[in-house]
Amino acid sequence: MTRTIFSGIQPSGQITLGNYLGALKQFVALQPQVSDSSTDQAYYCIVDLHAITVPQDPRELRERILDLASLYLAVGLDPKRSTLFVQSDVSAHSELGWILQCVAHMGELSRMTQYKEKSEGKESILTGLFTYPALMAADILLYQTSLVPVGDDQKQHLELTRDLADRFNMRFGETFTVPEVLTLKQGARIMSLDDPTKKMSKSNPNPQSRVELLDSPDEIRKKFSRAVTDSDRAVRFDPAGKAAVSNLLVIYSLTTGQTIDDICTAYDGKGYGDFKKGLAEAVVSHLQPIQARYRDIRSSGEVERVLHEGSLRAATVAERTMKRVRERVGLGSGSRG
Ligand code: ATP
Ligand code: LTN
Repeated sequence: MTRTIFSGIQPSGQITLGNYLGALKQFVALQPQVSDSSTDQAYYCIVDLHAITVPQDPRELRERILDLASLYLAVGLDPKRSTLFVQSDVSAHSELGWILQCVAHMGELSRMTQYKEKSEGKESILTGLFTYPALMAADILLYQTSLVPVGDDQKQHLELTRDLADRFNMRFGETFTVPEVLTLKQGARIMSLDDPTKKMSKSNPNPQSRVELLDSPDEIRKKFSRAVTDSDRAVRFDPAGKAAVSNLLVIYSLTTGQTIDDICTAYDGKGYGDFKKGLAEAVVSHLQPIQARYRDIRSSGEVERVLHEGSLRAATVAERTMKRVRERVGLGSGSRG
């Protein structure tokens, strides 16, 4: 069966170990094989229209888009196997986003926990932050996506996407594939280093709460050495009772490929100091080749070319869906052909 994979990351800050372990690493693993028989498609998007739901500095935003695209390539996304592009380069996203705002209800959007968290305590909230899930649904549905790899925090948005697709299909006739969500058993929710009850996030005001993919080895060592732990000294996996250490164990396991049991055995009786040092070295050596590739790619001018080609490919597919959508909804004069 042919699979179409779609996912996106916001250029809203520096990519964290959470984004990498929960999302990017999966993107790489899911890329279709380059073979004549494979008809699978993968689209990986830089969702800049989502990033402006909170204020952004225009010059920084443009830089971050190119930074993120370079990182996509540096972690192993291959433009021959996946379509890499920037959301706002394909205007169909905004168009379908609007139409789906006219399918979504205020009530269901108000229940989104990401909206509640991001708007909490804010004096002024942009309308786009509220309607954001309709744009996310548009991103996914434009490509007739069957599978969406994301971290845990996006599951609710995926449920809404499925509801909107079903509702549209019922009201206007079969138009969209209803997508499935794909989350990892382990790594779908990497927690903050300063507070294991909060997810690691690139827009957290405290930089000590996260490891960024481009942090220097010394920064990584410092951040892990300051990471909160639990009251006893045992390196044991117990997410309910020892949330902080369990989070570090998940990071250790995902960056080395060692099982959590093997890591616990290796640090048996050794305490947190040695464990955090070992973890920092594991992360440093995992990230070093990615950082080296990133530096080469970012300065090569290759990214702009990849993104241009990606946007042309994406726009062709998106336009096919849009034509059907306009027809079904009864939009336009019909003169576009
Ligand atoms: P922001 O803080 O700006 O909301 P973010 O760090 O939450 O950003 P996104 O761009 O919203 O990152 O997410 C990109 C992808 O990374 C999504 O699939 C998301 O689910 C995943 N992701 C984000 N944070 C984590 C985390 N801590 N653990 C696992 N996956 C994560
Ligand atoms: N909402 C997501 C980013 C995002 C996305 C998407 C993820 C926008 N559009 C489509 C998967 C598919 C987030 O905040 N992480």
